[in-house]
Amino acid sequence: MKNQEIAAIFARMADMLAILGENYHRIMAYRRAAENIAALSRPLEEIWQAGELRTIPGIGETLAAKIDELMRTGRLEAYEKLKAQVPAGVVDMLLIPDVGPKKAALFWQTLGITDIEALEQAARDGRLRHLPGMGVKSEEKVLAGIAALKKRTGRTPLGVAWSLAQALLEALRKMPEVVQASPAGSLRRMRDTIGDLDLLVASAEPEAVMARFRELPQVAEVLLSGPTKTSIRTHEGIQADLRVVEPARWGTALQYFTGSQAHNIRLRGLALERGLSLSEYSLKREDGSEILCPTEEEVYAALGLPPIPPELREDRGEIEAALAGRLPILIERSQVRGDFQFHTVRSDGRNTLLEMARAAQAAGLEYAVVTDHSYSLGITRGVSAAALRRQRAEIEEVNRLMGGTFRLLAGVEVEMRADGTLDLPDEELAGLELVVAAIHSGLRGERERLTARMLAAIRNPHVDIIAHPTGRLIGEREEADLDMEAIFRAAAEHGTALEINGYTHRLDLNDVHVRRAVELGVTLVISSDAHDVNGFANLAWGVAMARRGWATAAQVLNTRRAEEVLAWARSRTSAPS
Ligand code: DGT
Ligand code: CA
Ligand code: CA
Ligand code: ZN
Repeated sequence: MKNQEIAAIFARMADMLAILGENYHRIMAYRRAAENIAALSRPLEEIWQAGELRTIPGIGETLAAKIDELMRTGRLEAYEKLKAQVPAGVVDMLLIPDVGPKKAALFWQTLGITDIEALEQAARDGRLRHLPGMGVKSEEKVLAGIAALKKRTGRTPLGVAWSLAQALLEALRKMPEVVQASPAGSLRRMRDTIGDLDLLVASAEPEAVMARFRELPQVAEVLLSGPTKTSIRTHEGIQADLRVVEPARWGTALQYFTGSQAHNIRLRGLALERGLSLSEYSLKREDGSEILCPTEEEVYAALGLPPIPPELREDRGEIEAALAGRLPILIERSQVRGDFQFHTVRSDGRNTLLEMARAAQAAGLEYAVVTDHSYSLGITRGVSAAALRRQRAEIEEVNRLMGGTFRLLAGVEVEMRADGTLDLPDEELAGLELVVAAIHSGLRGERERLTARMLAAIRNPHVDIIAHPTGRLIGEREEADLDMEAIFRAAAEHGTALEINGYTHRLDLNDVHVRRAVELGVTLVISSDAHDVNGFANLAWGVAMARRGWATAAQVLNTRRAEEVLAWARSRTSAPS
């Protein structure tokens, strides 16, 4: 079992114990264990196999035994008992702002409310205000909280959804009845946010697959289950739809359930023009006979099209491009040689330079730019000019230790101040190999001033890259109000690169912005924005945004070697601006 799965189970148990009004120390023990396991940089399974569970902070004899039980059996008796006691919907109530375990227990035990929908109804009916400790005001708060929750939990960032889906797919692939399994829907198209997970399986024994799927440890609740489709909710509150199809119909099914709906509608139109009707089951000729497509390529070929990468399937011109033989050759993760933003313990990262260098190399990279935050950034510990100079020596030392097989480049993530200046002097910036500039505060400011602040940095010859240009945080903060067209044009004119930040909650630039930047000839970089050794996985989400924005390898700096990147940066600094 994966670290995150076990952490989720312990966190859930803590919630259930709190609802049952159990001993505070017991609740905290589970909560601390969940946090410490989630923060581990090694697979818990490895630690378990080595018999070293007790070395994890917060894991004593009792919890070690529980982890052992989960690892051996995939189940935990204590968890099953709690699940039988506390309805899943009652635990979900804790997601509502202002509803804690005491209130959730109150609603459940006095009014028999076992899910959020029933709670919303009860609040609307004015039935909560009469409960002990409640009133009209707190009843309104519950309604407002539910509304906020519905808005907030609507969509999940790609990186979060992807890990959950991979765990489910791995479990499915292990089932003897499963021939193949694939993500579908927005997940396979790698949209920046995912509504629900769609999973597709080819099997001749759908009912057996469904039965095993319902029993997976990730499943918190089965929403519906039939012979071809099962929907479940995971402990993280994310819905997953599993569909099982005959292997002979895999191609049409995968095509259909990958979508998007708009892309599918266009394809059906193309099929009709060719006297065919396209469905999830097959292509049908006018005489009713079926053409079965075991692969997706066969579906596209039957319509006279080359295969279209899932990331492009949004009806944004990909069908026209395919018909004209002009689909772009999209950048691939395997072409990424370097990373352009990561943090260490010197600012808000969790690992040292050496640890990060080794992790970057393990992620297949040849180089990575060190970009700890500059000093003035209020929200985190930053590096001063003096500390930056000291870090330079450290970088050289790590490069020596890496023996020439991997290279750290000296950079910084420098803050653009409100007045348009940067918070490190030009002499300091000139001494670095690469300079990344970013805005972290005042993002709600007025459009004109904020845009001017960005343009000033883009024009500064010392600035090579603008990080996470729109400042959005998925589910938390909308994009800043910026004149993106002016920013793209200025970046293209001055040769300043714009970042596609792959950090799970950023994905900034997003696909639509990347597409416009590509059209205008802006140079792009993909960054992991890693804050620990696991963070380099974020590059995949950045690559996804690049692909969805039709970017080719030539437009993305990461595909170049370290020396080429340095030459690019030097040519920019010396060019007149
Ligand atoms: P999401 O879940 O909101 O992130 O977006 P999708 O694209 O995953 O949408 P979802 O889960 O409702 O459906 C998965 C795929 O199934 C969708 O991309 C295309 C296909 N599909 C679902 N409903 C329809 C429909 O009514 N018409 C057509 N043509 N395709 C559909
Ligand atoms: Ca979906
Ligand atoms: Ca779905
Ligand atoms: Zn940043």
